[in-house]
Amino acid sequence: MKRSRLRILKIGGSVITDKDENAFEKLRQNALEEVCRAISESWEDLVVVHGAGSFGHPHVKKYGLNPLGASKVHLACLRLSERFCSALSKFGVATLPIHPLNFYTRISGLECDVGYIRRAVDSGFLPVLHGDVIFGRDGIEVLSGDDIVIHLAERLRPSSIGFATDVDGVMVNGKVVEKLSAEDMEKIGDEGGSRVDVTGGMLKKIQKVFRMSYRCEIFVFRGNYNNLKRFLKGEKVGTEVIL
Ligand code: IP8
Repeated sequence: MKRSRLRILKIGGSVITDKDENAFEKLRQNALEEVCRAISESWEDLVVVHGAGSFGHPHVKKYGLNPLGASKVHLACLRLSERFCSALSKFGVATLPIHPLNFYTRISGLECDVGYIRRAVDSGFLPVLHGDVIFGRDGIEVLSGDDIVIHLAERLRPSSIGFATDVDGVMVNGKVVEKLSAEDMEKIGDEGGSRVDVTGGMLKKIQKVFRMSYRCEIFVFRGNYNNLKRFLKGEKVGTEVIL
């Protein structure tokens, strides 16, 4: 099958929100604008997924996932999605917010209408998804933005995937490496996560990436303006994951 020009970009929740232990729905406004400015300069053939940050993880801990709790978690995720998409819109980006609770299920596996995302991109929109709660086989569960990225990559076959995080790349033996292969797995540090995370830090992200059934260029890097520009231009940035 022909490889597309599509890129998938995950903006970690720790890039655009404050995930310190006591932070609750705290946006990093300057960082958000930096991210949105970089995206607005190159958003054709792109799908963006952002994490929940302090608009989701503390809520899962505080409210749980019973219907009322899940509803509160989802509403907080919507608030972050709205802030993110409105900021992108101010920079002239035709964002199309997609909310996983109404779009994804995980009954016998993760499922969504991928054709809808392809149509949105082909029609000149930037689809923006996010970590959320969804219906699973046994009730409501958390869906991480990383899982969305892997699921979409296996179906949309992008040319590259970027994980913008709050660290410079993946640490092996305490140092950020330029290239990371499966053999480095046991030596990976768990930097980049946070104690408030309910979906796991760097190690879990990398484990998911290595389990992906599709090969393309993958980079993990600090989500600042320059790095995002480099990724969106197709340049190497941060740590390249070699599958
Ligand atoms: O921040 C988590 O998504 P992530 C979603 O991408 C919730 O791991 C609701 C905590």
